[in-house]
Formats: sequence, structure tokens, C-alpha cells
Amino acid sequence: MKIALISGITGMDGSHLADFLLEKGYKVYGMERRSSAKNRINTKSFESHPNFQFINADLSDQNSLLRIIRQICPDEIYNLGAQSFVGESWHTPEQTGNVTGLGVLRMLEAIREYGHPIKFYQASTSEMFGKMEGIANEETRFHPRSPYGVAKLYGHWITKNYRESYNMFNVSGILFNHESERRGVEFVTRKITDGVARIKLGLETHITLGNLDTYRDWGYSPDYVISMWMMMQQETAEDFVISTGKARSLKDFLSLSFEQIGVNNWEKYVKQDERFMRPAEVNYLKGDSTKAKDILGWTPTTSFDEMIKRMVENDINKLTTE
Ligand code: NAP
Ligand code: G4F
Repeated sequence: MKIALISGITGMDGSHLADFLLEKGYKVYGMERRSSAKNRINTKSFESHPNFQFINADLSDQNSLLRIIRQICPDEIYNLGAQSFVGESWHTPEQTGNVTGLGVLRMLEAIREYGHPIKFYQASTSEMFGKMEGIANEETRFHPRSPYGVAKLYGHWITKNYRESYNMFNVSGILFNHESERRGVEFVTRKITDGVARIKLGLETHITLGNLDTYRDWGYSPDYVISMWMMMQQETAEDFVISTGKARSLKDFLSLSFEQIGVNNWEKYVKQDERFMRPAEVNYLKGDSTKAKDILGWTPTTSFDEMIKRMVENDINKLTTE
């Protein structure tokens, strides 16, 4: 039985990846940091699975990482833990650098110190391209626009550097935006689908957002976590862009979300506020995942419309039950 360690288990991707790996027959350890109140909303589907176990460690604490690696002897580590909210990274740039950037170095150092080969996946991001035009692939130059993007770029390069320096099996998945019913409510897609559900149920009258003139290449998280596993099953460690190849506007996302509750004039229900604007914005992201298609055989399967439908339905059901 293969053993996987996932950091970021309580997040969106970590929980979808755990579902996938348990289904594949893995023993899965979910790395959780200590907190006064546990955040286990996303982990319900597998918490009581016989092959799943939580394990305590923190990306900002070197010894905790080495200790758990020695304890569980994993074959594969998926490093998905991060301060992942771009907007927040201007408020806590140092903490973001420490966890999202240096946290990667700590994980790699723990693997080196442990001394046995472990395959390592790093959650890199399209935010590293930042100020881009056209369509980005593995060769496109980076221009991050936030403390988060800069921290991720450090994580990306140190992953590559340790591969080249120590011949480690390290891969980076450069994933474009992806969403699901488990997305945190502070991210714009879930903020919208949750807001639409609240409006439908008469709990709110409008949604307040920041910059509406923005475009993202949005995919579906359960499709994207499969690519992480595929990268780890290759003979050679390489980096891959994962995307749908389509840039959608935020206004499209709004329009389709409101259509789910029979509203055609979404503008009436949306306000804007400076509080949600960013000091430097990434206005446009679009990715070319031809390499992933050719080498991994990976393609996204869930459409943009279907994803929005699932997210709005889920939020309506969730609020109705509550
Ligand atoms: P997410 O839902 O925000 O999850 C982040 C996870 O990191 C949470 O489980 C969080 O745990 C954990 N974490 C935060 N600080 C930590 C620390 N000091 N030590 C250990 N764990 C810590 O993020 P996501 O959307 O699933 O994304 C997963 C990864 O992919 C992240 O690295 C993100 O930056 C990257 N990424 C995401 C996207 C996307 O569109 N979703 C695209 C490209 C790359 P708590 O519950 O304790 O806060
Ligand atoms: O949903 P967002 O916060 O996601 P963002 O900044 O693209 O970052 C996400 O995707 C990255 C991959 O490219 C990941 F690496 C990262 O971890 C995260 O998962 O914002 C999307 C867009 C931005 O242009 C933002 O300015 O929506 C705009 N927006 C407009 N109003 C808003 C809002 N974003 C948020 N979060 N909240 C608003 O009210």
C-alpha cells in the first residue's frame, strides 16, 4: 500500500486529493496545523475512512515536518498547504512568505534530512505569471503581482533547484484557478455562489465585490487534483501547466450564477467596494496545458457551466439545511 502525506488537508484541493487517493487504495495522512477550533468542513467525506489519519505539523516549523516524515515514511508528499488568499497577502506579507515560500524549503529539507527517496509535489500557480498576455505555458516568463505570487515563485524555484542540486523527484504543477463546492467563501467564485444562494433564500439583498473587469481560466478542482497524481507517476520529474485554455470574465461568472436562480439582470444585485480592490491586480490569466495532455493524458472534464450549477445548488442546499 502506497503512503501519501498531504499538507493542506482541510483546504479545497487537499480534501479532493484525499478522496481520490483513498479511492486508489493509498494510505493517506492529512497534515493539519494546531488550532483552537478545528476546521474540518471539507474533510467529512473521508475522516472515518480506515486508511485515513490526521497528523499534526506546521509548515512554519521545521522539526514538526521532519518528525512526521520519520514517523510515517511516505512514498509521496503533496505540498498543498499555504496562505493561499492573494488579497490577504498584502496584509500579512511576511507570514505569507514564511508559509507559502519558506514552507516549501522546510518540506524539502525535511525530505533531505530523512535520507530516503520521497516523491514531492509542489502546488505552484498561475499567479506566478501575473502580468501576462496571450496564453501561458511552461516556458512563459514569470511576473508575479502580489506577495503571494512572489512567495509561490520562491517555492517553485526551490523545488526545481533541489531537483537539480540533489537529484530529488520534485514536480511543480502550475495550476490555473480551479474551484468547487469546497472553495473558501472569501474567494470570488464561492463568494458569488454563496451570495446568489443567500439572495435566492431572502437572506441578503446584494453581493459586494471589488474589480469586476477581470478574467480567469477557471477549472474544477476534482479534475485538477488528478493531474497532481499523474505528475507523480511519471518516470521523470517535470513541471506542467494545468488549465482549461479558456479565459472567462468575472461578469460571465456572475451572469451564469444568477441565471441558476432565474435572475437575468445580475447588475441590480451587485455593488462594488474599494475594500475588495487590490494594490496590484492580475487582470487576465489563460493557460495552455498541451504538455499535460500529451505526456500525462490529462484533460479537464467538467465544464464551466456545470461547475457553476453545482456550486450554486450546493450553496442553496447547505443554507437551506442550516
Ligand atoms: P485552501 O483551500 O486555502 O487550503 C490551504 C490549506 O493550507 C489549508 O488546509 C490550510 O489549513 C493550510 N495551511 C495554511 N497555513 C498552514 C501552515 N502554516 N502549515 C500547514 N498548513 C497550512 O487552498 P486550495 O485552493 O485548496 O489550494 C491548495 C494549494 O494550491 C495552495 O498551496 C494554493 O496556493 C495552490 N493553488 C491553488 C489554486 C486554486 O485556484 N485553488 C491554483 C493554483 C495553486 P488551515 O485549515 O489550518 O488554514
Ligand atoms: O477568487 P480570487 O481571490 O482568486 P485569485 O486572486 O485569482 O487567486 C486564486 O487563484 C490563484 C491561481 O491563479 C491561486 F494561486 C490562489 O491561491 C487563489 O486560489 O480573485 C479572482 C479575481 C481577482 O482579479 C480579484 O481581484 O476576482 C477579483 N475580485 C473581484 N471582487 C475579487 C472580489 N476577489 C475576491 N476574493 N473577492 C472579491 O470581492
